Amino acid sequence: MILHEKIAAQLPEWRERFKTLAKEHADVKIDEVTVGQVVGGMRDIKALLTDISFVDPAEGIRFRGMSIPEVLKLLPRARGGKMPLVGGLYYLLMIPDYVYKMLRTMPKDTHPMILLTQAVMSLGVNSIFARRYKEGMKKDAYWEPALEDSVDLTAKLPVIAAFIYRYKYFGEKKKPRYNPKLDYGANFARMMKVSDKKGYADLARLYFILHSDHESGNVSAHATHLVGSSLSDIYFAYAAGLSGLAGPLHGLANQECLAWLLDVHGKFGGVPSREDLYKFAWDTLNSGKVIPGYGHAVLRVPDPRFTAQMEFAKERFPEDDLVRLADMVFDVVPTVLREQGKAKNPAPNVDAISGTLQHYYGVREFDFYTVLFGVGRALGVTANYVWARALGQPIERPKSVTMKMLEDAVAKASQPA
Ligand code: CMX
Repeated sequence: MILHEKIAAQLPEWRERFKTLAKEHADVKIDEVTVGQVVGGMRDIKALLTDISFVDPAEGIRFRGMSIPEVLKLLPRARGGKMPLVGGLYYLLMIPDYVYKMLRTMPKDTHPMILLTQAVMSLGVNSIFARRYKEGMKKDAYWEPALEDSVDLTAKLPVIAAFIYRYKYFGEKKKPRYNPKLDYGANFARMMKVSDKKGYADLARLYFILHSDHESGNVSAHATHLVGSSLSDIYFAYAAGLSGLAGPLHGLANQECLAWLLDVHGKFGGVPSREDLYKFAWDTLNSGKVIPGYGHAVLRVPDPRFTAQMEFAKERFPEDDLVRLADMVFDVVPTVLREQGKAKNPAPNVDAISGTLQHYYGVREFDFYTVLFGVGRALGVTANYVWARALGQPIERPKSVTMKMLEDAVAKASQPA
């Protein structure tokens, strides 16, 4: 397998660098931790290692050093498509029947994220990593079955997601059929039964690439990494990541953002005037709510993932009402947030537009959007999982402090020198 050989070829050098850092430079400080960071969700503490992606506050995500425009330009393309292939999937294993049976026995109103997480957990029965670990495997070899499991899982996800979509919202019990001649995005569009006349396959490619990774500190990536660090297999680890993604402050935000746009659209019977939108945005803030799709914990500029999706929409369906509205929101809301003066970043994030694109193609079952995010996120978290095993990263175990310890530290710091 090409992927396997490529990693094997690079591994000695990466392991050497990791070992040198761990053994020879362990005392070098890269960050100071403040009381604010300890009580404030560990924000900005540099304590995770990943070479797969890095979020520059002033520029946005870079995948292996490449910005979003570079990734979209340089990756190979599907024939007839403008967006790059999601790639990395060299074979597809059969999904065992019991997975579909299990999903079909769930109550009809089960949230699609519960269905997805359950399907992933049930696939873990066949984990090669877990079997090989039980048989006795050297630490150096962990990454190989980790990679096999990861490719297997990633290949199955669009099939499972499409099944959940067609089953939950349209009552179709048949298993979707994957066409090995088509790429990941085209297969997904086909299995979802969304017409590709206007380029849904290309949107799927763009969407999965943009949602794949955002360095390691976000909830889904970190949860996957943390659970994987205990040498749980990728099915357990990614299911933990999905559980984090299901939260409203993380993967659910895209549906809230679309709901806000539809609210505006409904209230004004179409795209409002700039003045009406300005007032509506202030009304949202004055009622104590946030404006979804704006702000970010790390970024301090418009998210390049937002920009890439906005360009996609403007190129293909600039006249769509919601696209025009999202564009006007981009013009008005940063001003409103700046005037309010609270948000550190008044610019749009990835969620400000992603739901609008799905809505255009007719995928309007909002609670399914996090499943789409989950399929894309698998590409990043599984890659991180494989590299963490390949580098022999240890079990994660941060130290906690008591409130009294923090108060003592504050008292000591405020004493005159
Ligand atoms: N609307 C209104 N107020 C906002 C805001 C927004 N879009 N973004 C930030 N603020 C407020 C915060 O609520 C906070 O207020 P308090 O001081 O009253 O608590 C203040 O500005 C400072 O927040 P911050 O440091 O700028 O932002 P955080 O790092 O704490 O939070 C985020 C980041 C994304 C949760 C926040 O900007 C937000 O709630 N945005 C709207 C929801 C959203 O779009 N979420 C999707 C995130 C996408 C992703 O994670 O990739």
